[in-house]
Amino acid sequence: MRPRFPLATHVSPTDRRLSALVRHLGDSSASSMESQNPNQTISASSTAAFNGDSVFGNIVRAPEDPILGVTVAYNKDPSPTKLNLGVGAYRTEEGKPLVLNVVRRAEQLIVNDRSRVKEYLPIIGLTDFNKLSAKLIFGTDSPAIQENRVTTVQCLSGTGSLRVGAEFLARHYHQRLIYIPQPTWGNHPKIFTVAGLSVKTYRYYDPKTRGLNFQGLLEDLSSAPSGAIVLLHACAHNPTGVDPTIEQWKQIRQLMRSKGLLPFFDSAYQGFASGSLDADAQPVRMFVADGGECLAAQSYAKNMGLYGERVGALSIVCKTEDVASRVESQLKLVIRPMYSSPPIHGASIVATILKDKDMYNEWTVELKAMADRIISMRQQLFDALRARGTPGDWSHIIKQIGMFTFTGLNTEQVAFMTKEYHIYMTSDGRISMAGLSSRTVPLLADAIHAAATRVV
Ligand code: PGU
Repeated sequence: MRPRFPLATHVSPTDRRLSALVRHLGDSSASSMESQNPNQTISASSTAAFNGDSVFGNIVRAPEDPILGVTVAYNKDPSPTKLNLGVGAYRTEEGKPLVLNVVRRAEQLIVNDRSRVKEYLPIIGLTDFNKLSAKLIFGTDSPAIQENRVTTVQCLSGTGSLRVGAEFLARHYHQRLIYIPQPTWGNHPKIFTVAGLSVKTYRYYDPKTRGLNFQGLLEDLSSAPSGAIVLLHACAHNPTGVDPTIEQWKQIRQLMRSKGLLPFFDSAYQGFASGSLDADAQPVRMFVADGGECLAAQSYAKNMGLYGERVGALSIVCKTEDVASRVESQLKLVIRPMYSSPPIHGASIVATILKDKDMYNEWTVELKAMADRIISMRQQLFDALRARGTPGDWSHIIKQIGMFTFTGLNTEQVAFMTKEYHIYMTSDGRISMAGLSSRTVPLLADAIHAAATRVV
């Protein structure tokens, strides 16, 4: 419903006329409040409120989020066979969310340790967590860490790390233009735009080959203005599941360094692509090894299953220790008015695991098991489609890596699968392989087969 009067923040002639009208109509509450505080501005909206209408009456309903909204729709569906392949969240073979055993162990230790208190953390978070997170992504023997030229701040998962990094760049970096891949995670353009950066895209995915458009990527980065920021998915690109090879990464690095483009890595899936934490961090480490600067946003949502704990880190690799410490001082000024300081629990879990050799090893085994189950789902889905003789080449299902398969199904086919088979996925045809199980593969294969043969 639209308000009867436009919103106003100062007293305009129209406002005066309206408040006079209210008084004339005998709305005593309005006129008495006005007389109690002579400095209070009388706006048309407050007039509307006094009349019983909402001051928010003109607010337009926003659409659901393209990814998280899929779960909202799924939750409303009463079908007993419904399947949610929308959000990138790991499920067991039984279709249940998974809390890693090592996480339960760490939590138990934390709970039993009576010396632990709930004081505020510093603005940049837990010191141990920050140090260990930097080592996890840059490597234990990283020269940049040894030379103290990395600043790491604990943030609210991957999203918060990207947001803080973006805000820092918008305030302090000379070039406010960021290039993001086309396509990319749907929240990227929103995070960067709201922080005050201008967003452009670079070509990334070729729908014809269902692989990397490497030529297009190089061309677009070549024509980017010097100093522009470039968002790179560290591994397991979302939504395409297509990553550059190490050889291609080398060329990307060379080009970016020669043009002075600033790399901003989004590392939301370290360990999920190959099952190895070190192998998945290789592209990031390659950029750090050349002595140049970069940013990296880390998330522990997927690789430690800490989704709702909102634990992540932003690292900025600088040329010198002095620059890094000045950068850190400014990061504090970004964080303080946003949320003051980060939460303690998730970061304590991560630090407990990363600090202890035995727990770290247990984590890598559990992580590898998650990655392997996803890989096995790819094979099972591919085999099931082949067994059904589904038209088309589905080999990209086994070629792509990480949590998602970018199926190539179009919006109509996705809508058909949701309507007829109660299978929920994002409208771009992305499915979360982590949401599948041996039990649900046949249902998905039937649905894809029907969509590919009946909806063209
Ligand atoms: N970066 C990428 C590339 C992601 O895919 C995600 C999560 C994030 C950052 C942020 O994750 P945090 O939970 O903030 O650490 N993408 C998932 C999860 C759902 C969502 O959209 O937030 C997805 O399904 O795409």
